[in-house]
Amino acid sequence: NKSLIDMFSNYGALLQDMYPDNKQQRGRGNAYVKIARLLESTPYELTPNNIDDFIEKNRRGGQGMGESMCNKLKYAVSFKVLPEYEAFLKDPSVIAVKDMSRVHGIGTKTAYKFYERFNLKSVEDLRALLSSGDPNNILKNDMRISLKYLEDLEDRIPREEAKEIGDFVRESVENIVKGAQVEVAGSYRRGKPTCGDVDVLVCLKENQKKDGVLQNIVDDIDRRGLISARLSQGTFGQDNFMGVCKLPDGKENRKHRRLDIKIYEPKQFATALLYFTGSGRFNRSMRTYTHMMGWHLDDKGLYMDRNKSRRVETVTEQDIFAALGLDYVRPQDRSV
Ligand code: DCP
Ligand code: MG
Ligand code: MN
Repeated sequence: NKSLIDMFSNYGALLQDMYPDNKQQRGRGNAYVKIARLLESTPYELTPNNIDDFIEKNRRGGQGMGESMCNKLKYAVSFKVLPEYEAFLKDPSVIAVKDMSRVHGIGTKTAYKFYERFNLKSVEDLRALLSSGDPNNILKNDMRISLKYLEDLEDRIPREEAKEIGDFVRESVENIVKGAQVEVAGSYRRGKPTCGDVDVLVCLKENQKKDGVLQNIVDDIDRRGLISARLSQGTFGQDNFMGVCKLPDGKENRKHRRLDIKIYEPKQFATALLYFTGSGRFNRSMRTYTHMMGWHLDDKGLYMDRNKSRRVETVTEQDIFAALGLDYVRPQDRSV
């Protein structure tokens, strides 16, 4: 039900994010997202023939399946469109939001704020603002960087180049923490022909200290000419680098690429690798499943309880699937 899921979740998220302070709109957004989640956990394809049964079955649960939502779902199953969403996408505010949120660091919420408060309508407007010196400091550092490299960053990375970037990082890691393991995770590891960014995972060896190591790795690849810009540190703080890079080998047509590097201790590596291999949706279903068992799974470990006190030691991804009683799923089969 992928196209249905995409329509409902994209529309829902857009409503939620554009109007975070408007209770009614946010509530509408929630309703669409709820339907999307329900569709995600539906293991068969919805068709005009089975949609009535589906609605009947799920309405008993109550929430989110009001009459008008049911009609929209039925319509979407029959005609493969959500007309309200299509119309919404043509609204000037939504067009502005869509364009400006191409910039890393400008999410839907921020873009809508820019539109409402500063009458900014496009990437072009943002660039004009930047070249006028942005006197009110509207644009944060990451936004400026992303604006500067936007066209490059929107281009997909051929997997061969993602591998080269990974190898480049591996060389520095080898200089700084000998024997540490380096894996390119994300869409690359799932075998995709092109990637949105390069997700590099570094796993230290037993007894190697993590303090300052990532900093040293980044400084080294920077010294060797890979780094174009450093974005502010993400949610993983000291253990996560986010930046822009370009291979300095002078080959023609090299472009600026998004690079993420994360560092983990040996006992966390299996769960970290699983997490950063994704896909996001695959992770979500793994997490839902573990939660149903009363367990907890995140990038740092697997636990037999939700307060993370009974840790399950895992060395490989296979160990995680086995501990959960699941068949192993190969990375290339995780792009669901
Ligand atoms: N991830 C997640 N939830 C998020 C963000 C990330 O589970 N909100 C995990 C799953 C992703 C992985 O981290 O697969 C890497 O994140 P990316 O955003 O780099 O996504 P991908 O590498 O899968 O795709 P892309 O080719 O767009 O980079
Ligand atoms: Mg990625
Ligand atoms: Mn990434």
